[in-house]
Amino acid sequence: MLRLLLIAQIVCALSVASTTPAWAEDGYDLWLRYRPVAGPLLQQYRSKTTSVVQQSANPTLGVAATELRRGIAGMLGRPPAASMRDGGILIGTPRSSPRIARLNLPLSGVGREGFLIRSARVDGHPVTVVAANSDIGVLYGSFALLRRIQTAKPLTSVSTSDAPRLSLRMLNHWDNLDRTVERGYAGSSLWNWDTLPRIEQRYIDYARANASIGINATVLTNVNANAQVLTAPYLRKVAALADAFRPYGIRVYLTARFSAPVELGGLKTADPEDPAVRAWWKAKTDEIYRSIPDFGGFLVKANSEGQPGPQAYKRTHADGANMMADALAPHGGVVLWRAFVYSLGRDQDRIRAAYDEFVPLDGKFRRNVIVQVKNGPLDFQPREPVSPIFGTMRSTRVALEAQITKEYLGFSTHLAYLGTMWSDALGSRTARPKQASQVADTISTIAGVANTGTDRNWSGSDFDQANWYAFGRLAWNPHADPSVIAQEWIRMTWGNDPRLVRPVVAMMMRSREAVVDYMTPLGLSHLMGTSHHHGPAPWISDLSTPSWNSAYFHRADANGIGFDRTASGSNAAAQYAPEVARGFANLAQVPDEYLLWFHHVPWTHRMRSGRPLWTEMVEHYDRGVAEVRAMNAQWAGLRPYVDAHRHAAVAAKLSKQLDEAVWWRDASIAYWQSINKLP
Ligand code: BDP
Repeated sequence: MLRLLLIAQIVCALSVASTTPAWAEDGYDLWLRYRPVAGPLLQQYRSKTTSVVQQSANPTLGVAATELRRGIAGMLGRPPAASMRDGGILIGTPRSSPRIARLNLPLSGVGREGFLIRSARVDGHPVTVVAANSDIGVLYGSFALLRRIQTAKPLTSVSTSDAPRLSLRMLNHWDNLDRTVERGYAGSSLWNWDTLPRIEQRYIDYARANASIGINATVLTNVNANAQVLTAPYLRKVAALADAFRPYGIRVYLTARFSAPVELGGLKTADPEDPAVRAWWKAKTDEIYRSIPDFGGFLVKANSEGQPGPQAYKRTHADGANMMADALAPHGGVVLWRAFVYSLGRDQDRIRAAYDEFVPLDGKFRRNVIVQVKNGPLDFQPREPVSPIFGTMRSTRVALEAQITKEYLGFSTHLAYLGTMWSDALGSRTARPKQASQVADTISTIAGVANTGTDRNWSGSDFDQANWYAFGRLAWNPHADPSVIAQEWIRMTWGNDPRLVRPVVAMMMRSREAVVDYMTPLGLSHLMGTSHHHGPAPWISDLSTPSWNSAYFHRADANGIGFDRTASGSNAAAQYAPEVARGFANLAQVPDEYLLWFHHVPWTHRMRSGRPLWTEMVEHYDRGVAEVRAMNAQWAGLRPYVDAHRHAAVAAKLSKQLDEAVWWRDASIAYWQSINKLP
């Protein structure tokens, strides 16, 4: 009797599993939770996933099949068989699977990394086929199929295909060899250099998460580089990571310190035109490829914020990049050369610097050089117009660099969904005429500064996982709708209950604007605390590098505020294509959100709303705070639909965010008032 009662209790507990998990949710599983599915689709899913069949021993197909089995077992409570049953899943390429070859699927349109998912009949069985031209395409398709189940979409009459729009979709880890992470807010570096080459489960789970969103490249080390990573003992460890990531389609890259020939090679110079220096890089590159045959290449920060570079030898960025490119070219590797530079004249507008220095070099870079440009011309601010370099360097391959880790947006404390921000940048108009008029159409590569670390939930906060996810999904399709991405992520990460999904999408979609409102409204920028970049400090004006001062950017005085970047000022607006430039430089046309970015205006300036600027500024600060207060209330109301652990963790962060939003508002308004003396 007692046993019966116990069984009844267990059954009861399982049947409510979709809302009250029987296990602790600690965020480790990210969006690959694979928790039991309930509801009307359960029977259909079960009948269509009785088996997972792959006809090849290839490692990538192996991990695809394993992932499908794991997902199906978790979600549907029953592991699928490995041989064809009624209603199974068949995965592979025409080359690896004679059954798929016989289907003659229209695979030509999906390219090297795309896939096709189709309901079909194979040997008399109704099956769902995941097919691609390459093994990695099959893995991407397998994750897409799992996503269908995770987001409660039917598995009947499926006919869908997808392919990535950008060929290189990379994470940049700003991880140091001592395991600190520059601008990391999620614990220590994932890479345990002491225990590598031993492979930890976490590395595999990292690769699974990335493959599930299509990321195919990872730079392991900080752009402020340490040459030691290029030494043999470290390269052995790097090779082990490359081996672990390979089945998931992820190639490993390293940052290359420009002065490495001096530091490691004992040379007197790192001059890119010096034959001994060129020979050193060639030999070093050959050495890397001997242990990592698919090594991706180097990411380089040169002549920027104290990093060594070719200008020390009176050479250009192109000279430096091309030297490394020549060493990598025989192996098919690339150089990602960053355009984050601002060491020109003292009086120069900092945001002009990258364009002024790089655009004249257009056409001078080798084909295997990609110039990597931050999304905005300044530095990962809560809001910036897009960099004018996009669409301008038409003879150069250009990458967009985004920052997933929230250096300037409240670290991992503040809830800010960045899908909206990147989507705005990717959809911005550029100098290119006609069809290719959006940033997304001018880039070949997208790089995101990672927000991962050893914290159990990977990203420091549960909601920051959404930014990793959204980055990958936008890298796959830069034209994707960020609200659709948010919805997918919520369903996979939190659950499919519409009472949860709808309000959380709305909250996420407004969240970044709230940060802009309480930190840097109406085109203000770079007002954060010196060096750590957390909290308000618009009063900073005593740092020796002019453009590290807040006052340099806001230029507030008794009469007005804002940076004049029109022809009467720095004329940075003229770096954009004429029709875009006109919209920014003309006070009557400039969007409110960029007003103080491009114009210095009186505090009494009449806004579109008819109100004076000062009144409207205060309103923005208030609105930002009100939004965070609303997020707190909304989240509190979602308690019935979220597991207790994660609900409490998010609630604690939101409450701290409210304190900090109030701090930002009050400190900012008090400071502006000390200058403008307005009520
Ligand atoms: C700045 C960061 C600094 C980075 C630099 C970069 O504060 O830590 O090294 O960007 O991108 O925003 O190189």
